[in-house]
Amino acid sequence: MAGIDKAAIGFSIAIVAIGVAFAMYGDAAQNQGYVATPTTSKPMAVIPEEPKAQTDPFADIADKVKENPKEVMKEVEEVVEEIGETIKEETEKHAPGPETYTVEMPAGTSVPGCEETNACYLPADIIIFAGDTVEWVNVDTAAHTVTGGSPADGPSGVFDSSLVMGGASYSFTFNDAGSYDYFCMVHPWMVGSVTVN
Ligand SMILES: [Cu+2]
Repeated sequence: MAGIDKAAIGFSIAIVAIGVAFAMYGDAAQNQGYVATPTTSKPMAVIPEEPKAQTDPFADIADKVKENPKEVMKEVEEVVEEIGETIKEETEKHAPGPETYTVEMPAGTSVPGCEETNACYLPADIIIFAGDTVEWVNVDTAAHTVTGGSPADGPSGVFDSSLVMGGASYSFTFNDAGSYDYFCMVHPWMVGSVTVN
């Protein structure tokens, strides 16, 4: 996709710019004596030694750029390519368009107990993308609801299945990103959430 390629190129430029900035900063710092290890014994100039400087992953990037800029460029390009591929794969994975995810209302949830294992809806917490649909299937014999909100705060008004009989189902399409808690009006120990990215 052209958008991805542009993004990858932009990202590549950004990473190279960061590398160059580090290289330049490294030079400037050395020229001006702003090195982490004090070079004089003046008490006022003593900078405490910190392990931080050694664990910084960018600590030696300036040296690497100076020693072998082509090698560093190659490494950067490889990383950028990998990132680009990953973005492309993830995008294409979702490219077919909106998807429908199934959540079950399991048998036996009309009596408390399922809340102990967060299993009153299965799965109780799901993550989807905006535009996707969740279909709740009631495989129980008792009727349940899928009501946006929480037992403590009550219905949010965003979605509400009203009673879903045993064997029936209810679907809702989430068009807006956000975090949506829901519960069963009949059995308030039944709670779940949908996170929409
Ligand atoms: Cu219920």
